[in-house]
Amino acid sequence: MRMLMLSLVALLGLAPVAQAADKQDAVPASAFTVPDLPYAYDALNPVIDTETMKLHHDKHHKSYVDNLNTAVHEYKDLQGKSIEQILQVASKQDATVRNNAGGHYNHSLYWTLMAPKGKGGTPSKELLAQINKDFGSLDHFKTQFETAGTRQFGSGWVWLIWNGSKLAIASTPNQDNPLMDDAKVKGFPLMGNDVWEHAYYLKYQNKRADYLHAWWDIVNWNTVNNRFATAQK
Ligand code: MN3
Repeated sequence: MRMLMLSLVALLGLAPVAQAADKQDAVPASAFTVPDLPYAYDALNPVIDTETMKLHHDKHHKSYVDNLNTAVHEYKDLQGKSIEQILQVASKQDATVRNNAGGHYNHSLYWTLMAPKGKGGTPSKELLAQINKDFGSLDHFKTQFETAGTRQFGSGWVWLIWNGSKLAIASTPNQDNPLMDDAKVKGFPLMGNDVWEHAYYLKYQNKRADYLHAWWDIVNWNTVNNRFATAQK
């Protein structure tokens, strides 16, 4: 019976039409994907627990990517654009595109900004010199970064950015970031910490400041150094 149906489909010339329809509805080739974690789920213990990493990467980040792909599929003008290009026109997008594009960029960066304790290196000579110049010392910078993260009301991110001539700390609400064309403080993000409760609540509950303070133990300075070097070019 199945063979007969297939023959009929072929005879009637339906197969190519069906294929074309499938192709149109499929996720486009340029679809965004969740990058693999560059370490195991449990690699950041005890600063970030295994369950938080699994939920955060596999569920939260995935949902930003899925929602972004659905939106891009719908909005033809966004197709073929890189995530950075979409962020550059964030002010012209609806909330779905804005939040999910920001969510995808921010999380893709966040995973690379962390490493198992003892594996993340230290600030490069160049970055440290700039931190000393703009914040007085590495300790002063860390304190100001933690304070900005603690003060961000509700969900958001805290950033270290390079604005072309100096370093600055900024915080953004929701999934906004300093690359968005309408960001209050614009610049190239060297480092960003996620202060949404989903990033820390299982272990730290309401103590966001404790999470921000503990986070330094797993910062991947090698990534930050590379981003700083790239931003200088
Ligand atoms: Mn998050």
